[in-house]
Amino acid sequence: MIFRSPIHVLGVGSLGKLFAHSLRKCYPALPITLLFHRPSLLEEWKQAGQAIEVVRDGKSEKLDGFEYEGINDGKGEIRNLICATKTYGTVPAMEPLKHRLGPSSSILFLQNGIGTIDEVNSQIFKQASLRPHYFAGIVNHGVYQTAPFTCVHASVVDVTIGPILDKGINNQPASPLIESILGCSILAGSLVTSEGLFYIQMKKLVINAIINPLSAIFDVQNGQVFDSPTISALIKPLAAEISAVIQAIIQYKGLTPTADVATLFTVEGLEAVVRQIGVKVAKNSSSMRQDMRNGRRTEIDYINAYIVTQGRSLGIDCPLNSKLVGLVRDKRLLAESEAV
Ligand code: KPL
Repeated sequence: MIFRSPIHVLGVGSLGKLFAHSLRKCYPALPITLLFHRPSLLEEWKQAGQAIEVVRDGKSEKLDGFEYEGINDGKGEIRNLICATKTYGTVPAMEPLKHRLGPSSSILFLQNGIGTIDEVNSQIFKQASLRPHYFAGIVNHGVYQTAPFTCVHASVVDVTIGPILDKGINNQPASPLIESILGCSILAGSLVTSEGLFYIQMKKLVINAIINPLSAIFDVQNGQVFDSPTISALIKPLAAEISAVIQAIIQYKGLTPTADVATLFTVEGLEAVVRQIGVKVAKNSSSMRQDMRNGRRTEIDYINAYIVTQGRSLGIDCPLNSKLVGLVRDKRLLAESEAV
């Protein structure tokens, strides 16, 4: 039997639950600890019978045997951490765990948007030599939550994982965390280089930067972003700003994309990708629209605001992206004041 190193899961939203459940199913003896960052989670966990339920193809499967602790309560080193919190919740959730994480730890970030790792570095692990090894995963599985510890694995797809280029080191040492995830057939993981990961992250960023704010501001399903002449007229000018920023980042990082990758990041390439994905997710409500409708904070700061900030530091103006950031923030403020 292969010895597998214990895994902690921070953030038990739909992705955290899917990963914990899949790993438990693939490795029944693997110690998996759920880290609760809200006191109410403990109560919900008890009500759920201390088990995670996943519904797939209409069949429900409840798995138990997880360990759990509040983020302020645990002790001991954390070797392997899956971080599936919302982008803006990452630093506050990780702060109480920082003394348990170090250079022999690996963290896999599973998040929409980009920029969290810069915040973790500047606010938590300031000294580069003491940082854990960072990986990020782009999850293509479709999963949504129906109760605090129940989720539906609606589309079984895959996850792409790659090391984050940090400390100037490109080749991370093999990580037991990543090996366990790659060996778990349900998650269907594949490993790419940090450069490959960066391109995939940028592609996802473009999709989220166009579909999410437009669907949230106009309060429409994803498909309407492409079907409505008024909304779809904004796709090309947005793609133009984002293409300029991504190309500048590629140049700044000294990357050498293949011809196919370079074509993907042209205005026409980005427009085509967004439209292609738009057809697949036409019937969905974007995560930003759902956040807005449920009065939750959106991830705009890690999507369009990230593009605006990166653009600014590279001398590229992004007025349309800036406008969308302002509109999403204003709409949320309005919803908050109406709720008072
Ligand atoms: O990732 C998404 C999101 O909503 O965050 C898309 C692809 C837009 C699907 O809804």
